[in-house]
Amino acid sequence: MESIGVLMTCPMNTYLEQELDKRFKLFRFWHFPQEQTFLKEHSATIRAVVGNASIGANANLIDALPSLEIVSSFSVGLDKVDLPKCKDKRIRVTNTPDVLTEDVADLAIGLMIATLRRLCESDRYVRGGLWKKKGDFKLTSKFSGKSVGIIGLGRIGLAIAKRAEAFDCPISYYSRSPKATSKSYKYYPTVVDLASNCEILVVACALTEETRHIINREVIDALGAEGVVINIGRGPHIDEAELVSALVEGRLGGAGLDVFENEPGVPEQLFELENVVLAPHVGSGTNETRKAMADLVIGNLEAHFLNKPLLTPVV
Ligand code: 8YV
Repeated sequence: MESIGVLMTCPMNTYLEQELDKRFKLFRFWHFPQEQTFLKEHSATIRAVVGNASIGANANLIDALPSLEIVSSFSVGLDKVDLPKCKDKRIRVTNTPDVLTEDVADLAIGLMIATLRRLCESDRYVRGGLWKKKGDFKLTSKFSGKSVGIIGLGRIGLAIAKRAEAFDCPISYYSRSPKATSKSYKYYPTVVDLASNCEILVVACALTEETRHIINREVIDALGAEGVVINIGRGPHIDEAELVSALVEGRLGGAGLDVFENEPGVPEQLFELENVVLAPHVGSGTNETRKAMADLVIGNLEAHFLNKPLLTPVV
């Protein structure tokens, strides 16, 4: 397989790079600032693309690679891959489901507790010497027992629900249709209904044209001034300008955010707010999980080029 050209779109994981290097002819796209020159020279030899949540395979890249057979994404989310085009051109697509579910769900719960209990602010309080200077830290808001509304009850949504249940949180959810697996969870047919009936609203669905800005001003208003938004999905799930103004104006109680509309750009107004906890898109970012994701990416490529069934096919 050493002669098979594999194009990695951006740096994502050192172990994955090393393992791909051992097995294939790996091209690191970011090493070639003159993209067009690179493509002219090498496009015919590239049979696989490895992308991630930042840079996947858009229509332009797919069209520029006439020998492309498979896109093996180092992510569960495939919003950066042009799936209809891949289908049309019979290009296979794989992702990394399951192996990252626990980490992402853990982070969602972590963001809920950190936001309500002001963990980051209290850490700054101690480090800044304010405990000694000003005395006890202010009182915060309880997490256990708060009602949690989940947008998207797929693998990650369910894992968040299971964890939140252990904190005695009543669970409700929105998805396109009610799920048979979730009898004890209350279903709401609209996101506004869900937001009106929960205290913590979590985004855990895939990003599609239908779910872009699924959290808008109406949803934020329905959640209300005590409500908290948690986003471990994708930045564009939330109308970020509306979120920022609601937080600045006190129309929303808080937010725990792992993802943003223009990563790595984060609206600077959020930096001033103590009721907001910010993370740099690290939902799956543990050593264990990133290695498992890398192994899946490689496993899918090997299966494809050995004419075996793909491990986690999407297209
Ligand atoms: C990654 C992700 O952060 O799986 C996803 O959809 O967003 C992530 O796990 C990313 O692809 C790592 O490079």
